[in-house]
Amino acid sequence: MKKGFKALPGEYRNESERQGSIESVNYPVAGLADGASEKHLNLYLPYGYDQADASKKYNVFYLMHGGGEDENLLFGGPGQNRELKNILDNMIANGDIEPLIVVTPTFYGVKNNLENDPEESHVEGVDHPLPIVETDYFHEELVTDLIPFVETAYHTHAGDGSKEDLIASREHRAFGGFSMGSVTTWNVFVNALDYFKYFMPLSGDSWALAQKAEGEKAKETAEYLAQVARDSRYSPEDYYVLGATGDGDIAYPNMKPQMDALKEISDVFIESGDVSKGNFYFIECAGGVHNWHWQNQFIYNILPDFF
Ligand code: FER
Repeated sequence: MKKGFKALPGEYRNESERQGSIESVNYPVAGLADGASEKHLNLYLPYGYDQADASKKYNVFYLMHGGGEDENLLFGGPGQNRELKNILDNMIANGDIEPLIVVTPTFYGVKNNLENDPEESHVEGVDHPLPIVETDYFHEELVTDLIPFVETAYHTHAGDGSKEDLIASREHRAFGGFSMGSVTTWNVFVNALDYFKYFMPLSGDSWALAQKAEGEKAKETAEYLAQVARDSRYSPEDYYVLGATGDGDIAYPNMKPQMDALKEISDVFIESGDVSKGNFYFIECAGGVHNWHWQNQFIYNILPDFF
């Protein structure tokens, strides 16, 4: 059964009576290529979040922007009520989802120096073209710097932020993104399945084998992604890949054949619009195009199926 698209109720774009808050945070990152010692992100704390109450712990959704965008696009900063913030406030107020923390970092400003270190390949066992995009490296910072910082600064399930505690709490963690953020999401699936149970690729294919959007490598890429899952310690009920795009989206011709190929590999990706029966679906939204007006609605559709 395919997962259908549900348009966002218009009132979800209005400010809610129960508003969460946005925090603007600098966090330390070791070994940045530009010599900086910190990066910047925004995060959403839900209505009712109380830093003084450590007894309530929250799931965390990491959400990545697209190419040319940055970490301020979605939430702006403290005091702002941009569209996604209002949608989250309303979804939580209406009981569509449990209160959660949403983190919007950036893949720009990487650890590796792309200029001076162009030949390093990050995909083991693959005859890999040169890494040419920042998104290739983000997962490393994510796991070693970003998650431990965020999830010990706020009330999450991540314990002391050690690798063991992060792995033990993977069911409380999701990663999604739009366009190059979706490319990042697939990288996180390949490189950090130990840390995440839920994945939300939006309007972007996996560049694991191609280093560019390339619908022709769909079958090989799907087989590669499936093998990552098979080689892991996890079974299909331990990971969920719930994606979406519009049929008018520029990424549709790249993403559609990959998603079609993935659902053929049914020992790994079990397609169902009902997440109690499968771990994979792909919403194809009639008329959707490559912008956040549509991606925010995909988030509205998919987030209730996480956690
Ligand atoms: C895609 C994945 C990512 C895609 C485009 C992108 C056209 C990103 C492009 C950019 O940010 O320039 O499948 O299809």
